[in-house]
Amino acid sequence: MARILITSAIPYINGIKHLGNLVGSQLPADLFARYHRARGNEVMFICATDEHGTPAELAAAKAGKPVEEYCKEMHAVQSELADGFRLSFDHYGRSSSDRNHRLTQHFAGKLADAGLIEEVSETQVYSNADGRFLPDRYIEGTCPNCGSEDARGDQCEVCTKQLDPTDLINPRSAISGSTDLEVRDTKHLYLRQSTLKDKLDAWISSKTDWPILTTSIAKKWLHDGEGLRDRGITRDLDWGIPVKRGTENWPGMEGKVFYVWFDAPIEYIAATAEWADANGKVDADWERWWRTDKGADDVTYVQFMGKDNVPFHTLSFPATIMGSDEPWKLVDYIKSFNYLNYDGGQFSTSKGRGVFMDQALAILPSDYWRWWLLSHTPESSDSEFTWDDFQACVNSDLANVLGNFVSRVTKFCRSKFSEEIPAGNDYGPAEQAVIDALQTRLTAYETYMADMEIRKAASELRAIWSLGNEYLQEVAPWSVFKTDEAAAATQIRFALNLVPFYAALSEPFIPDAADALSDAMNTPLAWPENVAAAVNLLPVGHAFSVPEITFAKITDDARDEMQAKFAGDS
Ligand code: B3M
Ligand code: ZN
Repeated sequence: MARILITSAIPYINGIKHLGNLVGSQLPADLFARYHRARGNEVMFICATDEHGTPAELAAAKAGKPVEEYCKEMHAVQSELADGFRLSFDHYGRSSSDRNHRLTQHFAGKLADAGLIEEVSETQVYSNADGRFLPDRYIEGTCPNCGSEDARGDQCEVCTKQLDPTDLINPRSAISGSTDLEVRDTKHLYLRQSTLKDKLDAWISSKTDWPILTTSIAKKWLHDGEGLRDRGITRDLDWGIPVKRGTENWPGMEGKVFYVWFDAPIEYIAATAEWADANGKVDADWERWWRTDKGADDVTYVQFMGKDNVPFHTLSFPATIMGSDEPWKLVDYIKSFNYLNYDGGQFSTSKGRGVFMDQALAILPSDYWRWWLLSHTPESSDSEFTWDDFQACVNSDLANVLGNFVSRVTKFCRSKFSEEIPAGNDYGPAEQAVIDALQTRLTAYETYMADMEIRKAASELRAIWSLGNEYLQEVAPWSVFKTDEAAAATQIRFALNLVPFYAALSEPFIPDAADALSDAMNTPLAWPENVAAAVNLLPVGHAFSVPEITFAKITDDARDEMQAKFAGDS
């Protein structure tokens, strides 16, 4: 039995995620976790909400709530949506947890001990009225380029020019509106990741099996332009993890917090500790996943994320781990994704363009979305959601192929025989041919699933479903029944045995339908040893029931209505 540690990029706390976010990390990670559990491997599947940084503070302010309260509420909302999509996290943590505070401060202390942290003096805008330093995007004013009065200290959204706060004309605090601002000296901590460049380079170069998308981004950051730069890991925000050196105060760092991208990946580890706390486990139970000196050397660790998150996971977070000089587990494989676009454009959170997780679940069950999204995962290039394609995919794959097959064989058996597996004869050449074809496809499917070739796995599964329909079409038990009941019974026994086989194989993609099918067939979900064994799983006389309609078709009217509804404000 293998041990697989799986983490999905942790979604920002501010607001509900759209389907593009979902398919870019959490959903494929869930597919992989479910597959490995089904194969009998020991899995630890971790996700969390990413609760720090300016976006969290700004969203809370907009909602008129203290940031702590806002984060708590939004965590509950995101957690419920994750359940709705059947994301099977072992733990859905929070980067604001006490565990993450302690662990982040611990790593900072170790990095400082190793001489990898530098204190850098800088000048920064201080607001007297607010009594705090202002991060760039908390300063607003008139754009020197286009004259817009609402430019931010980091960028003008109107003309997109990148700005420094001192470029702004008539600058004011975005918090209070005060213009009583001054430039003061302050200190920040920098992680000297440039000193780890060779080590990181060697490590990335050793990952010859990683997707090109992952390694090319890492190499670009290592070698392009100025190469790997040292990175500020502290910020002037109220909300976040206070800067400490281990458990000690850090002189000069009062009132500062760690940068969100410093603590967010550490939350992968901290969330596993949170899992232990929540389940009455001890430290050794989570450390065996993360500490190579405590059992994690036989763990395979896989991360899932969108391509924009790759630099932080190939360089910054490994720099934290390596630099700590402690035996923490480094990632073994990074599966990264391109973007999913929406109906001729991009998903847009600010414009409400596209389908968001809560809206999706209000329209259709999660299996429909899971199947479309996973079978269209943006692996080798960006992909696009269109309503036409969604409708065609659901109606053909789920309703016409899988749903129809199950419905035909169970209903036919009930009406001509009973709700028990009928006897008939031994299987003959027609069945053997299907067994052989299915075995080839099953082997391919298992390989694609293990290799995280998600689209290829989905096509293989679709082809496996189709083989059942083709078999029925070919042997036509409804005609055979008129002249040879025993032969028809054999065919139906064979086809009925494909239902639990399909249920088990489909479970990672469409878990609810898989449960419904295995319930109807009155047998637990179990990954087949091989096809020959699977088609003899249900013995003659085994009782089953006709499942409820598993998949309803999407009508043209419903499709048009949804397309209009989610087009966004502009
Ligand atoms: N929250 C960005 C994102 O959601 C960021 C990922 C953190 S992973 C440690 O895309
Ligand atoms: Zn401008």
